[in-house]
Amino acid sequence: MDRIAVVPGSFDPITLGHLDVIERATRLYDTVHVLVVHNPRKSPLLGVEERVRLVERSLAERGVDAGVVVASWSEGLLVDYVRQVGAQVLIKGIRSQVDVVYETPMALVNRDLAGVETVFLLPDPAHAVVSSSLVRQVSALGGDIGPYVTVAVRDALEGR
Ligand code: COD
Repeated sequence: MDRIAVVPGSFDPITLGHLDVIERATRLYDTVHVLVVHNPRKSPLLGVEERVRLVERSLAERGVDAGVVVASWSEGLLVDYVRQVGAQVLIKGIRSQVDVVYETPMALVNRDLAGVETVFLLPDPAHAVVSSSLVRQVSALGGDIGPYVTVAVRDALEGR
């Protein structure tokens, strides 16, 4: 049986922290779906199509696109997508205790709803402080986001 995982996120935009978690996931699973999810509680900077494009370009830039599928999801439960593609697990990155507190209830509900387990991966500490919101803030204030994102993302945000 193929081991299939889904790595969901807002990816607004994708950062080196996200990419570190995705790369670790590709070493553990045969196929990894990177799913750009519309989160109704957030007002995104980038549209879903732009986020998907930047995920694809960033994966190619880092050479981690083998066995990776990029898709988007804006209708229904996350676990509906997981079941639709025959995946066994969701993967979330944990930067700190704050992420554990935020992710644990969702993981338990997803297990109740559909029997889908969540696997938590720890990033390289070098990337653990990076977040999409930090990148958006530094970019909006004219700072250099180069240390936190791929060239594709830096160019896209600088061009706005
Ligand atoms: N290092 C490691 N991990 C990181 C880093 C980093 N530097 N930055 C972010 N991450 C992790 C986050 O902890 C998260 O696990 C993931 O990457 C995505 O992060 P974001 O910020 O892009 O996305 P979020 O936090 O807005 O999550 C969006 C989701 C849609 C994935 C989330 O809201 C979710 O799981 N929703 C569930 C929807 C649902 O079905 N609800 C009903 C049942 S719970």
